[in-house]
Amino acid sequence: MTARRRAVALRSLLLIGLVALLAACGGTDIEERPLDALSPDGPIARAQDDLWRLVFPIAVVVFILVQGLIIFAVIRFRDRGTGEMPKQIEGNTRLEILWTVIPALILAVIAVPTVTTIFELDGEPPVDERLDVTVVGKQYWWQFEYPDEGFFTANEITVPVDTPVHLHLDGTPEYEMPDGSVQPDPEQDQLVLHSFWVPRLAGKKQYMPGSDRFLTIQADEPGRYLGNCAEFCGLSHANMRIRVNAVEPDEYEQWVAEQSQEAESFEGEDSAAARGEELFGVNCVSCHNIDGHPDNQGIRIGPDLTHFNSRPEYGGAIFDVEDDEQLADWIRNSPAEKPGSQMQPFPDLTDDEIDDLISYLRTLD
Ligand code: HEC
Ligand SMILES: [Cu+2]
Repeated sequence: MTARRRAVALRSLLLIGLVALLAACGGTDIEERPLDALSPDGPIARAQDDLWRLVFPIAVVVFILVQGLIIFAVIRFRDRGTGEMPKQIEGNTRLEILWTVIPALILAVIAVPTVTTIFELDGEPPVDERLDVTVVGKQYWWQFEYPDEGFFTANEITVPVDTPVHLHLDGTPEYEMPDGSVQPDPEQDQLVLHSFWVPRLAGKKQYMPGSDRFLTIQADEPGRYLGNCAEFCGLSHANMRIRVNAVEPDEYEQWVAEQSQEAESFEGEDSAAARGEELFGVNCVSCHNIDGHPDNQGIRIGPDLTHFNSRPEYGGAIFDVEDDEQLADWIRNSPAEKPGSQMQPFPDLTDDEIDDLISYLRTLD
């Protein structure tokens, strides 16, 4: 390496370090907790992890014992070229009893805590102590509804710490229209299998079209718990992420109050946001709900955007919400940004119109 090359390499290294440092500083104050099935951060995940901690060492001992005996037998009793038949032990009653009873005992020991935990986790937390959230797995994003509070979010839920969150994985979704009538979700017959997985809070649970399934998650401490769809569901299976923001109860109440508010309307004003709002009424209300938009139709084929700008990520939580350029690309041609996206491209919108739409989306806090 020449001195110059070395200087360049050193400079790049310093730059990488600086960028990493800045990235670490730039994050929100809520701690991000990446996917990790071995670090339970709540009572449900811990109950499941305790089982694993019991079963895994037993499995390791059995594995080493069995493999050890096989290696021992292969070496000790190998064919030494004498042509002699080794001693046969077929039908040895003592051995047969031994290798039936030992595994049966091991399984019995494992079965007791396993079955107890299964029943424990199957129980529903009491209605007045839990938070209910209805989950619908779409292609390829998660719709979350807070039925008691009456609002929707996408890919991301905020929950209070130390509170059981009772998730209803709803395979026959329907929702209330602005006129009060209840309609089946227009996408009901296109639903496919998914699996809800936020490993630090609970094990996986299948989302099954046509049936109801339930899963409780609970977090001990504030944090942003990451998750993902864990059942191959199509083109953007890997772009179907989940975020669970666990916050202190007062912060949760404040969040609920904010999410319950309608979006501001700019009707009649002469501004970019007003033009964006109008464009939204022409192009987007056929799929997106925005409470407070003058032309809102209450349709939720795509994510509810009433508080779009309050979520740090969008599109299955893979894109940074603050990136204007990325958002423009998304509106122009979302399937080109996220394979299999069910949002139609808008090749006829001009750059100015897209800027106006983004100005409007930015007001949706
Ligand atoms: C045919 C229905 C449809 C129309 C029309 C439509 N969208 Fe979408 N939109 C979707 C779907 C479905 C998604 C979710 C895509 C995904 O994440 O895979 C989406 C996602 C989005 C998102 C990301 C939301 C999030 O939180 O992930 C934004 C922003 C958005 N659309 C804006 C618009 C705008 C602006 C228009 C009008 C120019 C529009 N959409 C028109 C169906 C539609
Ligand atoms: Cu999926």
